[in-house]
Amino acid sequence: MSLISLQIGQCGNQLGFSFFNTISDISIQKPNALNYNFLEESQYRFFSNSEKEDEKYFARSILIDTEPKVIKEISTSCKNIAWSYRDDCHINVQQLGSGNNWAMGYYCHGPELQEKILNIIRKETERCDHLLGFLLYSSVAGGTGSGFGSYISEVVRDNFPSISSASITVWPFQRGEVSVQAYNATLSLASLQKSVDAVFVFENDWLLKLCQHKMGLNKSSLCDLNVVASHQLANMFLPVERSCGITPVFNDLLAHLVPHPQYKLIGLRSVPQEPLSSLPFSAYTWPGLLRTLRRMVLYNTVVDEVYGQNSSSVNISNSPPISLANLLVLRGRDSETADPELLHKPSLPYASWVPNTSRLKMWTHPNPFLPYDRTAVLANNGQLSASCVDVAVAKAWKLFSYKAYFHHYVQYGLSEEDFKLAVMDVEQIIASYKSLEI
Ligand SMILES: Nc1nc2c(ncn2[C@@H]2O[C@H](COP(=O)(O)OP(=O)(O)OP(=O)(O)O)[C@@H](O)[C@H]2O)c(=O)[nH]1
Ligand SMILES: [Mg+2]
Repeated sequence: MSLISLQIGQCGNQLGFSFFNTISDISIQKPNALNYNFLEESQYRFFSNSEKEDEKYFARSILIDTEPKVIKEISTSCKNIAWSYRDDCHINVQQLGSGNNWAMGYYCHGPELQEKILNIIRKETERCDHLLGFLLYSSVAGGTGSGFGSYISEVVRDNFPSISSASITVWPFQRGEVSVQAYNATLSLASLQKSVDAVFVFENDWLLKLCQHKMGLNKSSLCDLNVVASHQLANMFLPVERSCGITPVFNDLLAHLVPHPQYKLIGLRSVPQEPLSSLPFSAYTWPGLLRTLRRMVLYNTVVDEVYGQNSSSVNISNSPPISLANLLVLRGRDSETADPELLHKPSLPYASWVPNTSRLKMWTHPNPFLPYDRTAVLANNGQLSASCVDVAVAKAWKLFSYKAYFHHYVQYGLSEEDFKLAVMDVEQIIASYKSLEI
């Protein structure tokens, strides 16, 4: 039961590399698994073995970029580690990238490379006995991850309609370095909403805050941000134990988190958040961790600054965001004994049309995550993740009202009509989230 990753553009490649390093740490490098099945299952989900006897593991992943630098650096880094990417899983176009232009990635590189990509994906699917789904990593601010990534997500949906897919989407810093990032983000989201089953949104601003808080790093690099995001992702996507007679897999995760196709935006939150150096002095309990997560949802934050307070003493000034679905994944000692209802006490607001039984699921595994004794990660589909999208589409519309930079997009084939349709689609997503009622 395997997942195939597609790493697209600079950010997608760097984040994907960090993700596979995390999985390798857990399943290949320093296995501290309590049970052998967990190790084997984790490896098999994300890596395939070499057909030769050289013992190297190969990531089930395809590297895609329209400039050579990043993939070259990643290939070099792989020389000294226990795993690598297959030589036939690279699409490394020797050009200058897509110039932060969604339209260039979508209309030029997309059609030009479609057949090549499809062949590589098909070959990789043949290496899986049972393909669970696709994970597409990219940022939505540049041109390759956003435009080419959108195109690839549509190609994957058209050619593998029965296989689930999720996008791991890095949302740019609000004060971003790319002046047209609002255009690119809006166009990307309009496409992803139609072509993938869920969009896991990682806001760079939040990742930075987490780095500073969690790792005590005043100056964080993009690499640090990627480590935080990949820990959350690995925690979510690694195998869990059987619950209610089934072993939940990727499809079950998406089916629970996305109860209606109009609502696909998922945000992750995780605890504990501490520098590794503090761990020997920390003693976390499941009730403490769950109450902290609950407060993070209510306060609309990803940082556990409120750890240790009694939940009933929390004073929520603004009305808390409304959720559609929450999925808790707990790893570590006694995780199966944790009471998920602590996330609901006192009540967490849910959209009225979601039945009680479909609101919260808890999956567990006794194997600890990295050096942490107990970890909890919460995937939330709700109003939390929609706010960054709201800001981006408003900015995009403002830019468009001045026709600022828009000729760069027209040049590659984007019409005003298509852009307006994309804006309408994204505004509809936001309106749907805003209109949720408890
Ligand atoms: N979290 C994170 N963000 C990144 C990383 N690399 C770039 N970004 C962000 O991604 C956005 C730029 O997108 P890139 O991925 O560099 O662009 P691209 O997809 O390669 O597209 P082009 O270079 O325009 O062809 C900016 O918002 C950066 O802050 C990374 O490794 N991690
Ligand atoms: Mg690039």
